[in-house]
Parts: sequence; C-alpha cells; structure tokens
Amino acid sequence: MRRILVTGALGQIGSELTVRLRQLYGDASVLATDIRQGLGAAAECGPYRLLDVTDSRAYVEAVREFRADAVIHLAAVLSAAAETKPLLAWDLNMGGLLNALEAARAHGCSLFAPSSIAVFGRGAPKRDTPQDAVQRPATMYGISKSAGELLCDYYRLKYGMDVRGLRFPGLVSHAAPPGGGTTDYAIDMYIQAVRTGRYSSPLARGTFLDMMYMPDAIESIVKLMEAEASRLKHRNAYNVSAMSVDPEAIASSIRRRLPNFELGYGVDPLRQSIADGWPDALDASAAREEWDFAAAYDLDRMTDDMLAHLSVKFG
Ligand code: AKB
Repeated sequence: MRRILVTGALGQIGSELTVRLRQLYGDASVLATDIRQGLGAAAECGPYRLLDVTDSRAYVEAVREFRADAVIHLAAVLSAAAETKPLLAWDLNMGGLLNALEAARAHGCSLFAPSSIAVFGRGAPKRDTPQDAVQRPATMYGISKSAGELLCDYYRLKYGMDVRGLRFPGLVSHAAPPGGGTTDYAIDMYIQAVRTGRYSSPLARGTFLDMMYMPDAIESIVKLMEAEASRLKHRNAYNVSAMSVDPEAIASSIRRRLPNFELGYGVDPLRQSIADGWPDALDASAAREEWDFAAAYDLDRMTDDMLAHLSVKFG
C-alpha cells in the first residue's frame, strides 16, 4: 500500500487505523473520509474528505482524485443498530461495499473489507468455529457480512482483484465511543467501571464471545494487507480473535484493579438473541498459518491498558 483511502474514518476502527496508517505511510498518503464533518486526529492530521459511500460516483471520484492504490472500506452499520434499521443496514453495508469494489476495480486498487463473527449462525460449531464453517446468519448485519464475503470473492475470481478481509470479533477500544455493536457492552463496562464503579450488563452471565483489543485489530489489518499474496488461500475473510470472554470474565479482570467494581444484569433481549447466534470462540489457525496473525493483548493486558486510558479521560 502507498496511497490509502479510508472510509468510515471517524468510526470505531477508522479513527485509530487512520492515525496508525499515517505513522506508517506518511500523513499525506492517507485520505480519511466519512459522512460527517470530521473532528479528532483522523480528520485533522492529514487529508480529509466528506464521502457518502452509498454515492457511487462520489466514491469513484474520491479514489481517482487521491490516486489511491488501496481502499480500506470500513463504513458500516453494526449488528444491534442494524436490527433496528434493517433496510438502512442493507443499503449501507451492501451498497457501500459494492461501490467500494467498483471504485477499486476502476482504479486498480487493492481493497480491505472487514467481515465479522456475525457471518456464523445456526449450524456452525460454537467452539473452535472453523475458518470454513456453514454460514446461516440470522441478523441483517450477519447477512450483509456473509454476502459481502461472497461479493469480495466474486471480484477476486472474476476480475483478479486483490480483495482481503478479516472476520472481526468484538473490538475493544478506549478511543471511539461504542457504535451500535452487540459486543460493545464490553467497552461500556470499562467506561462505567471507571466512571461509576458499577455496570448492568445487557448480555447474560455465561454469554461467551470472541474479543480483541483495538491495537491488535489495527496491526492485523496492516499485516494482512502487506502479506505476500502467494501465501493467502482464504482471502475473504480470515477468522481472528484474541480471547473468548463473558461479562463475568471481564468484570473479574477489572476487579484486579478496581476491587469494588459491581456487575449486575439487565438483559436486553435483542442483543442477547444476536449474541446467542454467534460463536463462543473462533479457530484462527488459517490466519496464523497464512499471514502469521498473532494478538499481543490477552484479557488482563487489555484491561490494564483500557483502565489506564479511561482513568485519564474520566478520572
Ligand atoms: C458487533 O457487535 O456488531 C460488531 C461485530 C462483532 O462485528 N462488533
């Protein structure tokens, strides 16, 4: 990658990824785009442009004018938000991806498109969910991600494009606020632990989900995009995960630092039913074998870093 266009640059992944890409490739080589006027490092430390990814012409124009050779397409509606606005989620997640693929094709760019643990559903093993497992998602978000993986494969096979992707688990970050995901409860728990010392979990005790700390997600995107193409068999998209945790596990990790932290439960039926359809723990061996995926943060290391950052922010 030399000149990179990022969509959804003000979102959960984008706001941290843009900063990292600018460290690696230079400020002027990374164009951050989003649908709203930008605030924060992603918008202020380098080129920024308003871009609605559902506008196909504007997408092609942005790629052409910036002379991008890589597109990182992050704009999407996450799972819980998608269930409240399924048509919007379909339009944005599928229409935006199609426009990304077409813009990248028109200008010979490589493309990164994130997928999710949400592609799995009934019929897939809950533990050690294999790279190649049956996909029967029961949420609009999962359906859009599963169809998105197929679409990316199609562009690879039909046009020979270099399209790569990761099936992200819940991503935990102190930088951007939670954005409508089912796994975002974990971020909320850390914030409330620092602000109020207590938290009511929308997911029940024993609901295990894969998670990963944002710095690991960012490094994974860079590593995958820079990986030797001849090693990649599964391009769209790789299972990745750093831990499988339930609310109690996160609370116990927090209590090592904040012993009085209290965890209660106020289960949200929507988010619980979404989480119940997802795997407990993915098998990430294909990512390890094909491009040396490795996560640096386990649960306690992530907790220590989250609490340190959030204490400065809210303490
Ligand atoms: C969500 O919860 O919707 C996302 C995801 C797992 O893709 N964080």
